[in-house]
Amino acid sequence: MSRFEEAKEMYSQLGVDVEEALNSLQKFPVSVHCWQGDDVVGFDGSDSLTGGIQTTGNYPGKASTPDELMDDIDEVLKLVPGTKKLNLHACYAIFEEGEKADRDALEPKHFKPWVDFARQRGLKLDFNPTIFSHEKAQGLTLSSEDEEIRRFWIDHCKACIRISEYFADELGGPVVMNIWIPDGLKDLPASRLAPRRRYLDSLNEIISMDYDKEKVKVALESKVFGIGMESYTVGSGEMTFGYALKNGLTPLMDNGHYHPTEVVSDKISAALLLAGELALHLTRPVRWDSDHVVLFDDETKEICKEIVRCDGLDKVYMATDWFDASINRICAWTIGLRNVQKAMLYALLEPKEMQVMQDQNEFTKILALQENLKTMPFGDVWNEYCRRNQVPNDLDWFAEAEKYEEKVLKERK
Ligand code: RNT
Ligand code: ZN
Repeated sequence: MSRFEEAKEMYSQLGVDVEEALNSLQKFPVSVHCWQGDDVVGFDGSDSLTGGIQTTGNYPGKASTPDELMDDIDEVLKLVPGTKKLNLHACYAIFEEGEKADRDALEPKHFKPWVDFARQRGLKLDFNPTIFSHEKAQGLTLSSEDEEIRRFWIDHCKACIRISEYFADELGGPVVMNIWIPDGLKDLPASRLAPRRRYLDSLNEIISMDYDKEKVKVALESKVFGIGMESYTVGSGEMTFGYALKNGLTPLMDNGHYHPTEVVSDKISAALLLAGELALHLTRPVRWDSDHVVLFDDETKEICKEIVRCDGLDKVYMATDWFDASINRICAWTIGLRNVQKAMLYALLEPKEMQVMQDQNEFTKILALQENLKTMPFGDVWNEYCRRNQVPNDLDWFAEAEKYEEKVLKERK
């Protein structure tokens, strides 16, 4: 018997159907953030990242053209198993020679190369307005007191909804279009209400445009604070979740955007019950919203377990969100994405029986089982998943990434 067959046998003794788990995972899309490849810079002319987020490090080999970024994404796709989507930001618009459009004037045609890229690889797309790294994003944006600035970002979001519809038409939907604003204040506000009221007005105006809600899922991402905006965040948890709930949008939770002992794993069941669906950004907070590479750690597993336990695989839109420039960027992408896949597989291999035990007050048994699960031959099932997806296993992928570094990344200036 192969190691995999043995593992399958052991899991079945716990009532777990390994084949069913592998099939479920295979169908679950994870939306790969394009912005790990170039430190969240994009191609629309900005040269520094603003908005209270930060990429640190200057590991060589950063992608600085669309072709380079596409090559790097291809390499990542080769190293990560499972079904992937590609998550683009508006600042990754690709202009023709001599052409330029400001963010409020972006059009579907500026993303045609991405649609072609995605189509050739069988990927669907997700999208994000880029409401930072821009001269009009030096203070507040969608909550700005300056009507001209607020209008500019409303128009940007509307343009992004049209582009998202185009993605859905070309490649199939739904396209998750996530609005995140960096708006906040460094020091104690005199009015917390006024910016929130303007943010609300802006959102009302954006979603009042005519668009197909089946094709485009407008999501709202919350945050607790940003660098330089430590005292107040306009798009707080209550603000975005409440607005989404009231207006039929999709709440988005980024697990780097909460207080240190507050966990997203505990919020998933409530969000699914109340909103019906939920979008996630998987990241790793280290003391603050530091966007470190996702690990195969307890909270990542717990988030995935909750998705599975809530029967949420077709109700949760999972995306990734980290940016590390201090290590090989392809590896940063790959390690995090493989860990997301691993954590999902781990969650799918939990005995469903356990939920019944809770209602029978069998807490000793649950604790014992949960601990026993940790030393089950999970790695053999994971290796089989990699094999079936024709990607290298844990022992082999790094050598492949090193080759790419030698051959491609080191050649870049
Ligand atoms: C920032 C948010 C947001 C960004 C991306 C680039 O704190 O997490 O999702 O990381 O839009
Ligand atoms: Zn995020």
